[in-house]
Amino acid sequence: MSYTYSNSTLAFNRAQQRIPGGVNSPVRAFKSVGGTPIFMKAGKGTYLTDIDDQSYIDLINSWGPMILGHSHPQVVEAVRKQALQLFSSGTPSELESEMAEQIHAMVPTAELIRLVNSGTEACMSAIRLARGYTGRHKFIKFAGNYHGHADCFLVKAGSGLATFDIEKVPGVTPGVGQDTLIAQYNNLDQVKELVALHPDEIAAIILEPIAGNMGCIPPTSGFLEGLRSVCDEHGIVLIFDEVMTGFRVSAGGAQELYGVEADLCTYGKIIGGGMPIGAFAGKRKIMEHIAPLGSVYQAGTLSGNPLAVTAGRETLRILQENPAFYDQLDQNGQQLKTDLLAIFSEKGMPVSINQVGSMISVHFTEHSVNHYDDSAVCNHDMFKEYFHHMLASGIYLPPSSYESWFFNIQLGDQEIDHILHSTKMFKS
Ligand code: KE4
Repeated sequence: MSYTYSNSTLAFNRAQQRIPGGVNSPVRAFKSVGGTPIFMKAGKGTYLTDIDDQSYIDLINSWGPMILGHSHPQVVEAVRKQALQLFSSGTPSELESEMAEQIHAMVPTAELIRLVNSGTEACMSAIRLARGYTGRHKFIKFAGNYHGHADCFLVKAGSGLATFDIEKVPGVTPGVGQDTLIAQYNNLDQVKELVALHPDEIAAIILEPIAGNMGCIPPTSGFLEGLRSVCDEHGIVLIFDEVMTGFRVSAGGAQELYGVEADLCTYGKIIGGGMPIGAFAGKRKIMEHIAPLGSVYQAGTLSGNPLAVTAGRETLRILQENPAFYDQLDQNGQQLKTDLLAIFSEKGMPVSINQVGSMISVHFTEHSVNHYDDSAVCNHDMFKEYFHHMLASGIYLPPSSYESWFFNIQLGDQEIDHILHSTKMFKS
C-alpha cells in the first residue's frame, strides 16, 4: 500500500487560512521533518486513521496521554456517562476528590494535589509556589528540558523550541529570563556551581526526571540523588516535572522508579486520559501556601473539569489495577531497543537508542546522548529521512528528533515486527 496525503494536504491549506501555521501547537507542523502534517480523524487501540483513510501504528500517542490505547472502551463509557450527567459546573465535585485520592494512592509524596488544565499551568504554578514558599526568585532548569510555554521556561528549552532552534523567544523579557538559571542535564557540578554563585537566591530546581524533550535521555547514576542532596542542603524545592513520566514509566512515576522523592511534582497527559488536564502536587507544608489556604494565588475556570477528571481517573484506575502493564511496556521497550540497535548496526548506521519503559528515541549518532548538546549534534537529516520512510510504511513517529516516542499497552508483536521490518527496509 503506498500512502498518499491528498486530503491532509487540502486540510492543511484550509487550516492555514485561519490558524497560525495551520496548527494549534507548533510541534505538529512537521517543520523539522518537512512535508504536510497528517490530519487524523480516528484512533483505536494502537492505531490512528488519517483523513485519507490510511492507518498508522501510533508511536506518539498524543505526546503521551494514550497509554491505554485510543478509545479504550472503559474510558469511553465512563466519559459518556459523565457527559449525560454534567459537563462543567464551576463548583467542587466529588470527582475531584476521587482523582486526588487516586493520585495520592499511586504517589504517596503527593500529599496535596491541585488540578489545573495543562502541564504548562502545572509547572508555572509549581515555580510560583516554590518562590512564594521560599521567598526566593531564581530557579534552575536544564538545557533541553521543556516545562511548557510559560515565559520563565522559554530559555534553552526542549521540544518545539529545540525543534525550531529558538534560542531567544521574542516576547520573553530580560526581566523574566534573569531569574531562570540554566545547567546542563546530568551535570551535577554545574548545579553546585550555580548554587554557590547564588547563595540563598534559588527557590527551586525543576527537571524532567527522565528527559523526553531532547529525545529520551535518562538520568545518569547519582544525578537525581545528587540533586536531592543539594536541595536538602540549601533549602531549595526539588520539582520533578512528571508531565511525561508520571504514570508512564511506573505507577508512581520516576519518583518510584528511581527511589528519589521530589518536594513537588507536576503532572499532565496521562492523568487526563486524552482530555485537557494538569496537576501539581507535593508536600503538605509547601502546598498549603496555595490559595485559598495560603496566599500564593492560582486559579482556573475549568480546573477539575468533570469530563477530563472522569477520563483521567478511569485511566489511572485501570493502570493501578494492572501493575503488570508496566512490566509489559518495559519489555516491549527493551526488545525494540535491542532489535533496532542490531538492525541499524547491520546497516552500518551509527545510532544511539535511549529507552525507559515505553519511552524510547533513536538518535542518529555514534556517541551516547546524555544531554542537550549531545542531542543537538545528531544527524537530524537522517532522522528526517527515517521519519518519512516510517510514515510511508504506516508508522507514525513524533515529527522531530527532539521528541521521545511513546507506545501504548496495545502495541503487540505484530506491530513490533512491522516496526523492525520497516526499519530493515530503510535506505536498503
Ligand atoms: P502542556 O502544557 O503541553 O500540556 O504540557 C507542557 C509540558 C510540560 N512538561 C513536560 C515534560 C512536557 O513534555 C510538556 C509538553 N510536552 C510536549 C511534547 N514534548 C507537548 C506537545 C506540544 O507542545 O504540542
